[in-house]
Amino acid sequence: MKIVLVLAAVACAYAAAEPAINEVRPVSNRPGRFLSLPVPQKCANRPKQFFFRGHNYFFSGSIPELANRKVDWLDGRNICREYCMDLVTLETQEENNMIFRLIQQNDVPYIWTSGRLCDFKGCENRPDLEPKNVFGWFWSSNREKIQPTNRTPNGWSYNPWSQTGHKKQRQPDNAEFDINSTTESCLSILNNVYNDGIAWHDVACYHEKPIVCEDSDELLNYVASTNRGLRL
Ligand SMILES: [Ca+2]
Ligand SMILES: [Ca+2]
Repeated sequence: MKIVLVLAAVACAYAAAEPAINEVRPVSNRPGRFLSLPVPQKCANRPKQFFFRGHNYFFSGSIPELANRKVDWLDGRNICREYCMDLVTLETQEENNMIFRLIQQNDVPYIWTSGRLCDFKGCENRPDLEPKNVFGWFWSSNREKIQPTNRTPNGWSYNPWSQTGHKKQRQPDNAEFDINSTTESCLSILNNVYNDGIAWHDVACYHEKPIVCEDSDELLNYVASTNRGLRL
């Protein structure tokens, strides 16, 4: 199932650098941020660290030029997008297990995924997205809906959302909103931050984290069709 939405509406991340929940609401000092376009030469030379079901992936920590970068959610998307990729989407348990293993084996504290809460312009008057914390999540890379957050997804044997967090409640809990009025609109995988193993959490999008990029069919097809002969 696809949700129609405005791509530019993701320009709502904030700039700050604090891995923990902040006491003070972060100030947006980069207004009017937009999605980056793919760069054909970067797409052709994109890092192909591992391959699964037709898609290449890489973890930023394994790529020398990105190894020390931690970025907010939108910058994460844009780094991926220049390579004709996007932040990772986890539609199946098999793919999710692969990324959980990557996090475990590399002892990564957290990463961004392309999961996003549909809480911006274009998401209003959508009864199918209510309540938002259960039905309002989607993968921004391909705009596919994420299954309801309060139950084990169809085809899975576990619920990837953590059963605990800052408020000792199951995720998504929008915990930072109570602290500094910032909505937790982006989907991060945290590695045992709340003594809960590796699990999905809703997190405010301004936090800076390493990323996992996955091939974007949409961007690869676009670059292929506009650059005849380019090997992708
Ligand atoms: Ca995927
Ligand atoms: Ca949370």
